[in-house]
Parts: sequence; structure tokens; C-alpha cells
Amino acid sequence: MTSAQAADTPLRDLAAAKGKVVGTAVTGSKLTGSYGDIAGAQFGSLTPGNAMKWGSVEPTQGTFNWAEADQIVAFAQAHNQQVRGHTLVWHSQNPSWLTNGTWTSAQLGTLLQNHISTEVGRYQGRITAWDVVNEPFNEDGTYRSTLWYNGLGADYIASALTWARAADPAAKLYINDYNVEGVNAKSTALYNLVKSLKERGVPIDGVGLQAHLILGQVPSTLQQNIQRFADLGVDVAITELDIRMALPADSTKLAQQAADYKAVTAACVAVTRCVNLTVWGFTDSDSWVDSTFPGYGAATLYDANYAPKPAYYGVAEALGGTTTTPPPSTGACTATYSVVNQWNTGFTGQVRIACSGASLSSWKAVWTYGAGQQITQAWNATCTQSGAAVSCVNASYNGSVPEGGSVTFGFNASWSGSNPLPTVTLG
Ligand code: 9MR
Repeated sequence: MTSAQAADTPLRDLAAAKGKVVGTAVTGSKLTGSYGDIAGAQFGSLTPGNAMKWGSVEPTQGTFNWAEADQIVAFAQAHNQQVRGHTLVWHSQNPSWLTNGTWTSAQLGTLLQNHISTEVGRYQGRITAWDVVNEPFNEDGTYRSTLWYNGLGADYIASALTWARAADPAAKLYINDYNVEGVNAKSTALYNLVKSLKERGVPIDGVGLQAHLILGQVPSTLQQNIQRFADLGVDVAITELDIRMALPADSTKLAQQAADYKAVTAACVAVTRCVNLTVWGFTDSDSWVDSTFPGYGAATLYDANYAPKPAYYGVAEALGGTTTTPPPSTGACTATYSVVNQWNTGFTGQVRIACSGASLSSWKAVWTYGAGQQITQAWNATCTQSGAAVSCVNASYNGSVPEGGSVTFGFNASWSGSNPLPTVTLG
């Protein structure tokens, strides 16, 4: 456990005090050690990131693998957490036997009905909400051309919701999509769909706004959009929140990310029917972002070493938490001075800058000599000395120090009498 975690009120408790649930997507095999500790302590709901998708649970037709889904549900029960089931009807991550098959419309309907009945039925009473239908729309608000839309028509959505209700009457039933966080053509199509489903009496309880966002781009209409769905008489959940940035992360970007996470959380807090805010993974070591968007990452609340980032405190503050002040992100980068070689009038020194739980995009190392030492030459940094004060800045090629990484520069200097080690600070 990090000290910040130990000292602060967990997010799940802060959220509960606001009548909200804060959750995370998880991978079952990782639910031990620090990952398991944080997942259990900080979050009030879990969403299996992949374990409940059709391709995971029925890789071969008629042969089921519930192991990871069962494990996550058991973990959630042991930690008094809700489970958001994800997802029953999608165009992606389906088993190849399904996507490669040739099916009549009637066969396709039967396959889908059986899938929903089997999966929802298996977890009946243990799933708070199901993402029944995932990502049904194109960006322009037309229906996405999928196995389901092409085979069954637009009413595959109503059918799926109806079958899910039959299999677990207590579970809240959602339609979930991305790029529907602000008011736009896609979210308006979703709005119109939900309105018409309600009018027809089709069971629909909520909409999921995935919220895979980019740094500095929280839609200004987020709260207004949440409110318009709430006004239709459905719940709203932020279901897959992450906020990616161009790497490397630096303190400016991490501060912007904290503000963005805070803004999203605040928008949910402001609307009574926004019931759940779920992050799509909570550590930068376990996010889909890095592999999907090369050059982007650092999208989650905790760094790769499970230290809470400024973003964590942004969420906590929006939930009313009075947290300990987040450490400045350079606080986790340290500089170490050493003398690597010394002779009668001179010596070779080096400074190693190492980052853990933070990163740098540029650096300046400063120190004061106590015994008249004088730098004569430096490499891998540009050093200037004025009296006893030395200041070394990065070269053009080594300003970036990633999380868990280090940079070393060296120098020659003269000395006489004694050569005490100075203390280096990063400025
Ligand atoms: O997090 C999931 C990742 O592990 C998978 O590789 C990916 C495959 O599409 O799906 C990720 O989760 C997605 C979610 O199910 C639906 N919305 C988008 C998410 C990110 O791709």
C-alpha cells in the first residue's frame, strides 16, 4: 500500500457519501498483490474488461469458459462490490465460430437469445447492471453495420433488452457507446433510440457513456448531455473512463489530466441519475490505451508502480474528499551525485537522475560545492558554474526521463584539500 492510499478515504467511500458508485474494469488474473488490494479497497464496482465477452465465454460453440468471469464476480462479492456485466451484444470480440458462420436471420436470433439467456441467467442476481448492447452507432448517428444489425435489423437492440430482462429482472439494462459524452450527432441518435424504446415499453434502464477521452478534451456539454438522458427517465453511467496523453507524461500534463478527471467526476456528481463512474483500468501498467494509440498513454489514476497520480486526487476532490496534497510529480524523481574517479588534482563525477512514479520531459540539476571544486568539462549535460553554484541542464537528446527510468551525466572537475559530496536538487 502506498502512504497516500493508507491516509486518504477510499474513492468508493467518498462516492458512497455522494450516492454514487465508483468502479474499475479489471482483469481476473491480476486480482492479487497491489492490484488486488487497490481494486478491492478503492472501488465499489468491478467491470470485467474482457471476461464476459462472447468470445471469452464461448470460444467454441457449446463449450463455455466462465472461469475468469466467475473469479471476478466472486472477488466482487468478497469485497462487497457491485458488478457491471460487459457486454452481451457487440460487433467485436465475438467467437470466430459465430462471425465465420453463415446464419439465417432466424438462426442468428436464436443464437443471440440463447447467449443472453445463458450468460445473464448464470449470473442472475449478482450483476447490478448489464451493458446489453455495446457500440451500436456510427459517428454520424446511423446504425453501425454489424452481424446483428445486418442479420436482424435495428430491432436486435429491443430484442436483446427484452431477453436480458427475462433472464434477470433485477439487473439494470444499458446501452453503452463511445464518443457520446457530449451533445453530438451520435449521442443524439442514442438519445432518440432510448426515447423510442421507452415509448414502446422496451426495458431500458440506463445509458453508458464510455468516456475514452484525450487530455484537455472533456466535452463542455458533458453534464448537459448526462442531464438530457436522465430527463428521459434512465440512469447514466460513465462506464470506461480514461484520459490519454502524448507520452512522455510531465507535471503539466498530469495536472491537466487531474483537472479533466475532476471535471468528468463533477459532471456525474451534479446529476442525481448519474449512478456510476467506472474507470477502464486503474493503473498505467494495465491500460488498453498504450497498445492501441502508439505514443499515447499514462491514461489512468495510478502510475505503473501503483502510486496514485494527480488524476486520482482530481477524482477524490470532485467526490468531496479532502485528500492529502498530491506530491509534485518531480518529487518522485531524484538526483544522486557520486565521485567515480579521483586523482591528486582532479576527479570525475556523475549525477544520476532516476524517476519512480513520475517522469520528466526536461531537467536541471543544481548543487553548491563546499570546498572550492571547479567543473572543467561536462558530458550529457550543459553545466555552468558561478562561484560555488553549479547548474546542469539536459542535453537536447536526454531531457526525457520516463517513469521507472534514469539518465546519467558526467563531468570532470578540480579539487584541492578535500572533496566533500554536495547535495543535488532538481529544479
Ligand atoms: O479493454 C479491452 C481490451 O483489453 C481489449 O483488447 C479490447 C478489444 O477491443 O477491448 C477493450 O475494451 C473495450 C470495451 O470492451 C468496449 N469499449 C472500448 C474498450 C477499449 O477498446
